[in-house]
Amino acid sequence: MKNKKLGLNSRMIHGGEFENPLGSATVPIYQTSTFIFKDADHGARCFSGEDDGYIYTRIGNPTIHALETMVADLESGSTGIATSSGMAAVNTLYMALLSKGDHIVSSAAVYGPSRVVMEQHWSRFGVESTYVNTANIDEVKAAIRPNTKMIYVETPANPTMDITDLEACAKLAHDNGALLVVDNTFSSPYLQRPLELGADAVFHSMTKFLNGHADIVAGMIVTREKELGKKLRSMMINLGCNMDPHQAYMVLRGIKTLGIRVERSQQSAMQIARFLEAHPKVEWVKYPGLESHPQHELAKKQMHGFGSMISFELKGGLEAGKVLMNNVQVAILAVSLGGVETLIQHPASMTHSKVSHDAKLKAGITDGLVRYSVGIEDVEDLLEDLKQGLDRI
Ligand code: LCS
Repeated sequence: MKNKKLGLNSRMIHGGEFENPLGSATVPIYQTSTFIFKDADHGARCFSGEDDGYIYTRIGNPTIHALETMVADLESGSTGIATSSGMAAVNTLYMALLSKGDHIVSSAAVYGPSRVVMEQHWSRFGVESTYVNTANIDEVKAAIRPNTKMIYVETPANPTMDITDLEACAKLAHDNGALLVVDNTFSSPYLQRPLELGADAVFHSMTKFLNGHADIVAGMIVTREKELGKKLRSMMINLGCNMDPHQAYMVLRGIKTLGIRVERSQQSAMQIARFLEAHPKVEWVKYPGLESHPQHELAKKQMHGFGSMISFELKGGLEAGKVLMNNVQVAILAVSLGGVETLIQHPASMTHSKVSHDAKLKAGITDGLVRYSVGIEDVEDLLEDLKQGLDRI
């Protein structure tokens, strides 16, 4: 790729492949559903693959292609496949890579619907699943069966912030004829690049850090190998969970500031995590940058920064957490994460409410756990906001 030698920040500004006959400084929005063939033979050649001309936006579109090549490059992968949402990426992966009788070993702590759709829906088609604490590699090893085709890891995990050793999981997957799929939403390629650690496919809810402005929903899969990319693209096209060109433009625009947004928010997150850890009303805090995080050393090795997601529990449990959530004035009480605005939410009753109570507890998603996504506001305002909220308990 032409920008491969540039640093990550430069590639986020100048990356993304697109034909540019008019010299546009940014990637134009090709807001079209279909593309005109030069003649009937050209149309036939586009369909047969002899000509790589555009056909129809569900199959491919120049604005979307620019975003796919951009994120594939940032993730050190070969192929990017844009999807309508993060969940569309999850289901494209499940449908393309798992068949009746196959088995998946997954992190127990994952975004609620990623687990619910497997346990309640893919199970109807004969896909078997085991959910374990992937932060403990022995649990992953013990869960592998002869029919295991995929190890699925979210690290840091939503919302427990557990960190899984990706190199160890990749080795385990490959030794057992399975693929390693990683949900990299919490880190973004700025902080973690699982394909460099041996993963086969990585995906994002780009609704979060990559877009970064809480104004669209989008997803992206990136593969290490082209062949796997072809298989996943074909499934995405057949499922019809493609991205829209306008969505692609919005994410391209968001990515330009990914580096400075992540740097700023993780700097604030470190201060906030330390403030919470020292506060007498706080029972525990999980933030990968704290020495008290059980996988702090692994986070230092595997990630290029600790990110801006924090989970914590107050001494008064859920009731105390509710008082805090109802009284913050700068942070917004809302789900989602990874945007410029600070968000606070309660996973047990919100993002993970459809996961069974028992499964939640086993995964470490306690009733009192509060999740906090640090934005780019002045950190003094965020600290003051938390302080006054905690004072009300
Ligand atoms: N993976 C992770 C780690 C997520 O956090 C989410 C959404 C998804 C996948 C699904 O992506 P979507 O389809 O929403 O683009 N996480 C959310 C959350 O924690 N709060 O609201 C949505």
